[in-house]
Amino acid sequence: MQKPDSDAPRNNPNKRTIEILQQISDYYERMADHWRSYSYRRAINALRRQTEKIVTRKQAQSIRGIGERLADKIEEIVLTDRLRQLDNTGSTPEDRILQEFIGIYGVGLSQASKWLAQGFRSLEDLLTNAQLSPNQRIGVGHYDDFMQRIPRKEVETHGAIVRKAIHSIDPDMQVIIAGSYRRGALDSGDIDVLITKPDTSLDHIRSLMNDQVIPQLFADGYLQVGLATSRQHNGDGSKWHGASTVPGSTTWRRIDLLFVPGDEFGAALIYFTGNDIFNRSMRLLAHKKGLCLNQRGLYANVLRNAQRVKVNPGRLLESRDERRIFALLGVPWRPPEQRIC
Ligand code: DCP
Ligand code: MG
Ligand code: MN
Repeated sequence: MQKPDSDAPRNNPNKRTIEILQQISDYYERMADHWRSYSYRRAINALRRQTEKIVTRKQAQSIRGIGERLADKIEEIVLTDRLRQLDNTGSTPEDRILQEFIGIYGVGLSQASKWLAQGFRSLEDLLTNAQLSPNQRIGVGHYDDFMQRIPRKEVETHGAIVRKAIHSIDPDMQVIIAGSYRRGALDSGDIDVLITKPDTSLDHIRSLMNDQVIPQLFADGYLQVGLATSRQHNGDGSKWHGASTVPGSTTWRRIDLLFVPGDEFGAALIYFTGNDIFNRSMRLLAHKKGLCLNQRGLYANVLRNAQRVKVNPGRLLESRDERRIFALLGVPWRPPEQRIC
């Protein structure tokens, strides 16, 4: 994911503070503490909008998006040009092992901490001595591959290979590279491909992919492995995760295929273009307007019970057209390149 400060004005009076907050946010991201990382990024965004240098706790606290604890940290950064907290992070051997384990595909903080507590100390150690799930074994075995960023040109090659295989079966299918690539990133963490066709059901697209395209791409030597997804994350089987290599390369790349029924194209495209923080803020905005946005569409009149659990899906307002979803939400159109929060 591109860093939120990549487009920060060079002459922002809070540039130094932003840099240090970014380091802390990155640290929490490496530690898989996405929520903390997110709250730092929110503070960074708030600071970027300030035209004056924020010096005191009180000034900081008066800004929306900056709470009491962050305001304290900002004051400390300005006074000392650093944050004490940073000096103690990531420096112990345990921290470094934890970070290495968190870097394994599909492994979060809880699994990584468990391995550390069980005494595992390296990837080699895990491979030979730990009980790994099939996904984990692939993640460890291809650790170095999956760590590498994928150059934009290579992402395009992957897209072309998938598109060609799909079009040889049905030339009317639409194949779109989404994710960070669609946002214009120069390199990506994985390849995200959205596959759809107008007036076509999910069932139809899914069986075409699972029965014909995916087996063919394995036979061609392009796909290397499929990675199991939890039901929780892929209840309707609309996603396929795996790894692939382009001809002439031995580096495995992570690839995600998203199968989308024709009439959900717009909502799915917003979701799969991201970034994740942008999606979260769009969904929050919808929520504030009494609407509900998800990867299937924008809905009104969604009923929730006291536990805030949906009791009816609501009335569909729009799902086909990306631009109309923005318009109905009252958000000025933002091209993918600008969907970085
Ligand atoms: N997504 C989301 N929430 C998540 C994960 C993903 O909304 N928790 C959406 C937005 C992402 C898109 O799915 O942009 C693709 O997810 P990736 O994890 O592949 O992220 P990106 O493609 O944005 O970045 P990268 O270059 O790291 O793959
Ligand atoms: Mg991606
Ligand atoms: Mn992805």
